[in-house]
Parts: sequence; C-alpha cells; structure tokens
Amino acid sequence: MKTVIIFAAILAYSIALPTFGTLQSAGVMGRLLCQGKPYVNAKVKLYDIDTLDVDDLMAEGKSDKNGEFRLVGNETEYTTIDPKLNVNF
Ligand SMILES: [Ca+2]
Repeated sequence: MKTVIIFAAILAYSIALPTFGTLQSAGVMGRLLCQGKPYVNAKVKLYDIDTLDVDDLMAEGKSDKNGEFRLVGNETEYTTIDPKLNVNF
C-alpha cells in the first residue's frame, strides 16, 4: 500500500474592480511524497468551486523532480472564490 503525503498551502487575495465583480487570485505550493520519496509528474489543478455551474480551472501543472509544485490563478466573481486543489496520481 502506497502512502502519499501532501503538503500544501493555499493563499488567496482579491482586488476590487469597478465593474464585473472582483478579480480574485489564489496560489498554492506544495510537495508530494510517496513512501518518503518525491512523487514526480503528478497532475495538479487549482479550481474555483462553483455551486451553480462547473468549477473554474484557474491553473494546472505537474510536480517536478523534487515532487514540488506551484500554481497561481485568478477568477472574477461577485462572491468570494473558493479555491480547491486537485491532485491526480
Ligand atoms: Ca467561479
């Protein structure tokens, strides 16, 4: 059985615009380990969770040779964005 450990931190901030809602940004960085070793090439995606329609993809990438990843994305919404990190192994 493989044990995968995810260390991640999501930070978010917003910038008010005069029209069309608020441009909001989120970023996440982390490291993926599998049995103590870096997990390379895992697909990572940063979404904004939406309740009434499909979640918005804000950024995507892969873990590097050290198992590390960093994503930054943004979305314009009238309400506060709700960032979510998906990891596909
Ligand atoms: Ca959204």
